[in-house]
Amino acid sequence: MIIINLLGLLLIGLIVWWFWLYKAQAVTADEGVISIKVENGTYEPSRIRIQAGKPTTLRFLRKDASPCAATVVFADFDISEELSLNKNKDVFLPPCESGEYSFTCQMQMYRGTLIVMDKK
Ligand SMILES: [Cu+2]
Repeated sequence: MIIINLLGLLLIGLIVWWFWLYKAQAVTADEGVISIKVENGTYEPSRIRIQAGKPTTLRFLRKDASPCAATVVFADFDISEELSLNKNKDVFLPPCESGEYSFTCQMQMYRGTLIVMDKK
């Protein structure tokens, strides 16, 4: 009985971690270039932290053959880029103000978040 309860708790813990805590991980641009893989319906990493007021390059590598993966849209920046399969594609972001911006596929099913932060 205790074992089953423990397993249940573990499972709940895992679910909590997956949905709430896992999201907290974000990748920071060190050299001003971030590589993002488009695979299995996701952007990996999907949360990207960049510095305000600095241009950033996002290097997309599309591994996903789905037509959904073919276009990446940064609506806030008026940027829409085609990604070809298994090829790096650099997307240049202009220096921007702090805030959260999303990037998506054309139908907004694939989603990623840009977190732009002021320098401390
Ligand atoms: Cu889509």
